[in-house]
Amino acid sequence: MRRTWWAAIAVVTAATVIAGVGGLAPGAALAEPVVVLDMDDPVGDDYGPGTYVYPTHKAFVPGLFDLTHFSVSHDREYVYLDATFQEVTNPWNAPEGFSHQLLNIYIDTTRGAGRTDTLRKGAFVVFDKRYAWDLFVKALGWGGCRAFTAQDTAQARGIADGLSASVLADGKTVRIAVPKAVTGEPDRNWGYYVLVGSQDAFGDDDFRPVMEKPGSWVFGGGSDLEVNPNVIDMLAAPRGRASQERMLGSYNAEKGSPAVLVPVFAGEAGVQVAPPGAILAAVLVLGAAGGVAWWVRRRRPTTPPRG
Ligand SMILES: [Ca+2]
Ligand SMILES: [Ca+2]
Repeated sequence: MRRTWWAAIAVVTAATVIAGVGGLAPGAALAEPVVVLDMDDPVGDDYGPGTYVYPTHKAFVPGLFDLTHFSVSHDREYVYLDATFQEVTNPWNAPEGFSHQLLNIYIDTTRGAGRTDTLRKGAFVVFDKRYAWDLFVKALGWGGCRAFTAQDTAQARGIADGLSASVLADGKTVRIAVPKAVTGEPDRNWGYYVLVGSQDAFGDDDFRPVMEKPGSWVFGGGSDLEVNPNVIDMLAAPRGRASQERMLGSYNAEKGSPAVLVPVFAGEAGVQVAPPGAILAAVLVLGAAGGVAWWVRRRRPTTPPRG
């Protein structure tokens, strides 16, 4: 019996070592992009603070502005910001492969620096002063992909060199590639504000406005004052103080104060940041420890009773 258990422990230990090497080897990380953030967003929350409805024109098919997943990865040259939507269509033939989505990704890369207002008027939100943004990546069809820094003015043209937006093979994911020369090396502590709007060439900062009543080309469920966010979906925890509904609903129309947002971090909201190999290794180590404990406990009753 004892021999069987030693054999079992040896097998588990060997498997642990193999899994650990496979999952954690630094060389393995270089060939494929390394994921630093990977998070689902609730399905069906393309309603801003909970009240917004789509424009009535038939081009606005359901799900266009419903972010379902967001990930950040990087290889040697680029940082990839991947936003998956329930629906992506291209009725007006944008060269990037999507006609509707407007992505505004504000990133807090450096704690204690940055700014809390948006670069331009349009989204109608502000950012928590603890997590002021340093880098802003904007993506939309027809060559609108740009990166800005917190030092830029509203008139800045931004950095377009090397930036691109495209739709991945799944047909639902918009990938924004940003050169590392622009972003710097991604850090586990970066905070992300991922805001989804509807591209409107006539809107403030390309945002289609959300009014009180929906129309052919405007969203409804907001207010006719320029105070409610023009953000239809955003990456956020499904519930709690930092939920999308609480944050986007934190504006005050009477006072004219905008909604205040907090970012999402890699370590939050059940985000899986460890590679699968490391998780398997952890499970096997726990299994091995359990086996040893069981074996030790089994040995105890064999001590002769005191006479
Ligand atoms: Ca969503
Ligand atoms: Ca959301």
